[in-house]
Amino acid sequence: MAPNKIVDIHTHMYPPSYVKILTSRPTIPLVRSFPGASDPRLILLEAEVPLLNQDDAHSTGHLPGRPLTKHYSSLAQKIHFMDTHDIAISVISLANPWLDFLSAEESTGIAREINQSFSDMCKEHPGRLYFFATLPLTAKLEEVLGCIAECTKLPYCRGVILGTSGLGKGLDDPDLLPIFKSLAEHGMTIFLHPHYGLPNEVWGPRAEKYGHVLPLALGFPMETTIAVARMYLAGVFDAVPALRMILAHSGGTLPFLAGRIESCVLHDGVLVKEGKVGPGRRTVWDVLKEQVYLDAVIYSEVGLKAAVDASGVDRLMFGTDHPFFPPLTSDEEGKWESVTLNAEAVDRAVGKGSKEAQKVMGGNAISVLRLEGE
Ligand code: 5CU
Repeated sequence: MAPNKIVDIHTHMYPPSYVKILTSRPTIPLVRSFPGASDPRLILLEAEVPLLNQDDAHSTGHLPGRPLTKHYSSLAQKIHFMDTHDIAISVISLANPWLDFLSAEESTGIAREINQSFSDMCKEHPGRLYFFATLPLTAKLEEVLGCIAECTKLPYCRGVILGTSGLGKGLDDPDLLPIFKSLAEHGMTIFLHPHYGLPNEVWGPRAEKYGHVLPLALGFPMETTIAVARMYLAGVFDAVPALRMILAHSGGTLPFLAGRIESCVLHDGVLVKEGKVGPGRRTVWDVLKEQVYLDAVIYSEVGLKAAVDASGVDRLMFGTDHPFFPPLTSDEEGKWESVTLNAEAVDRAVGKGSKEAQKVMGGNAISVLRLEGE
């Protein structure tokens, strides 16, 4: 088995050049400074827009988004965070919403620049950092495929981070198949991450009083669940059997809902009539065990046990979601509760000090993502 190292596969950064882009934008995603606030604010989510537009709230210190601290862009801070939490290796990725908002003309150049900056950061700490690259999905198909080919030449690149919008129509879009095929052929794992959540109306008229809880705790996981369910129903996993995806937040709610998805498939008159439910069909459970990996960013052993049951203990990988979810009442330079919650959940779900815990905490990531040497 792989050595006993802690590996963080869910850990983000915004390189300074990306922050510069966000700072120049009038609409989300954006970075804005407010009088009296020590850090600028990073405003990403549709759910944060009502407060962004409410000038009178800002004067009372009720600010939208989250503080853009040095944790988001500083490599030294990432390494400090890793050292503080005994993390040997991190697979870093650009955080949401990646390059989704860029025009076709600008996205390829910016993708190249961002991927190079991740590659350079990894080179500064050989063996400690690897990365998931970012694709210019608003550009022409040839440019996206060209970017994948370029990324395969970056020695620390191990795959790509992908949102759920794909080319604008979701991940069941047939036009994405050449991209999925190319990633699969190059052995590039997709790290699937949510950003868009659910429409604001779902959170009701009092949503502002509940902070970020509903969009992050429920919107994000539902978004991932829906995206993968659509891929499954469209036959993407069968069309690209070598496709491998790590799903953020332990697969959203997929481990819990896979049985219900299966039952709905079996009882769907349209699918049955079209002959899509016959013998030989790969079930959602098969896909979860053969083509999907799950991160362990679910903060409780209940969710983690469901993830182990659904995909198997060899397919779970520890993550922190740094720099999101910093401690609010203790020193950010010290241990983060969001990290210890996830590590304790692993201990409780599979046994502290067990071989299984070693796999989830690092062994699986090392072998699946080939994190030894360049
Ligand atoms: O706090 C948040 O909004 C987020 C986010 O946007 N992305 C992420 O990965 N985690 C938390």
